[in-house]
Amino acid sequence: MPDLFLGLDCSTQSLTGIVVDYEKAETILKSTVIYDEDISHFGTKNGVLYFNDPKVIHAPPLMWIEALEKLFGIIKSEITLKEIICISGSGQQHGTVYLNEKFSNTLSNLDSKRSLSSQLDKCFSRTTAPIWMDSSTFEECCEIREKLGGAERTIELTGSNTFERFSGPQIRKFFKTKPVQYQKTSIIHLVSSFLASVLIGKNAPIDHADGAGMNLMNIKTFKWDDKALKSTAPNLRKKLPTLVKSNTILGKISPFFVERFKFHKDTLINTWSGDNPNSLIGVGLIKSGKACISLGTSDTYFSFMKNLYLDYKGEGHVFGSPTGEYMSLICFKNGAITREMVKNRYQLSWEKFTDILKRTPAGNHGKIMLPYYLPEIVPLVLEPKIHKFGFEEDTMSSNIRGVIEAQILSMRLHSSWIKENPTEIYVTGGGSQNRAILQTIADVFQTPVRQSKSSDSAALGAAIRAIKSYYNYFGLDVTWEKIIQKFLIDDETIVLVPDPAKKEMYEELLRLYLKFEKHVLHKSKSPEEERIRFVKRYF
Ligand code: XUL
Repeated sequence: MPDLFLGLDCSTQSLTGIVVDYEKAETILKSTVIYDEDISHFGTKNGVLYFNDPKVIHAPPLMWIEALEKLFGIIKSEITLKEIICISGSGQQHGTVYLNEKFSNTLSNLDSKRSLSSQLDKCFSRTTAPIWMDSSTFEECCEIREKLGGAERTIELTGSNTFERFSGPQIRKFFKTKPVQYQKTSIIHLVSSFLASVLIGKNAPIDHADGAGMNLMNIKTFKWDDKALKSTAPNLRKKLPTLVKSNTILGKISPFFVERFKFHKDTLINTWSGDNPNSLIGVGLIKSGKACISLGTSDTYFSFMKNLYLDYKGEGHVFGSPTGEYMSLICFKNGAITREMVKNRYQLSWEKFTDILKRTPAGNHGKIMLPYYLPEIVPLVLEPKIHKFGFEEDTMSSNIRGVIEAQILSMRLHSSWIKENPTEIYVTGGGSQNRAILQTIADVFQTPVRQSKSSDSAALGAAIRAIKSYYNYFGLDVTWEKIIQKFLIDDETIVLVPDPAKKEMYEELLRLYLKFEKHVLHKSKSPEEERIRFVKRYF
């Protein structure tokens, strides 16, 4: 029998499963359930629910459960589920699921003749879960930060400043606005630990990597921090799962799945983790010097960190890495949506957009754009606006290069606190198919860029974690390097080399861009004269 491993990824818009054969080093199956299309009765748009207040964004946790059942049904029709020996998973980070006293008992007594969702629907003390896109907790962020002794102290303690989308502020808002429901909540899970709980039939712990996205865990000891818990909501320790290392094997799959989907009764479940820590593994970032840019709905810049470096400017985050070390992460909200806004303004195809980007000179004739089409997380921008400098001739090509260069310059500027400089950058996500964008990243960072092979890095990362945890659990010395070499062979990927001739110009442009950012956001003196000198010098 082959050794098959399943990696699941419950992301914002879909649930994906990847089955890999370890010996053959092959992905043998990939299936996805798209919430809006395949289980549309939940009424989500791009996987989320909107409310009157645009800052409030939730998702129905029962939808993830139904997606899980649907996905298992699909996979079962294609392979023998008995051959899967270990499962791990990935969940969108930060989202919180609120469960009542019935949850634990219902999980341990599931009837395999009935669907999961019909049995779990009475187990929620809050029917919807605030997710990472929710930005309605500004007040709670301020309150928690103040109780913790200010931003610096908060960062030092939890690895991040308080952020609107983080779990702690979400929990505090629930406690403040719905105190009775909060009191009736027996346990609060992350998306990752919630789904792991369903798979093992009892409350699962949260791993150190995902736990770091809550403003509740001490980033140095990897334990819940008393002061952070008390600053967030009363009796919170009792309502949270325990914290464990990401490689913990939680136990065997619940009998429900054995009877209903014919999994093997000895199938092991590995702790789930957040999507970013899983992606870190899924693109093979297990050493210092490797960073990844994910160009998706939002853009993220993340890298492996051997040592703990904190961003005292409060823009970046430190999470645990599934390897036991750390990872950095910076999240930029103005990602694909903002690129698309420019593309759509000129009714272009992506091919045409790329073509124009390629033909417009690096440095954009000194035209500088700060494209905050949406409120931005990094740098913090609450009132969205697109700022342009030197755009007297507002041409299509200058807008295209303007938006792309701005996004990349901003990534380089706001990732400079990470002291372990990248010697190689992997690029994933939808935007990674665009070579002209990849070349601009290589030139701005003056670092070789690799187009990542896998578009499902979180699900693949989960499968790789399942492999590692499983063999190590049985005492076999299977290393990260060994597994990653099998599944992520670099030789075939495309590498874009930086153009050294652009180094000096981009260094200069970075300094200028930072000054414009300060000018726009902090009302500092306009650097317009410097910009004119820059134009004269380089164009
Ligand atoms: C990271 C973040 C998002 C979510 C959803 O901090 O908010 O990347 O994890 O993907």
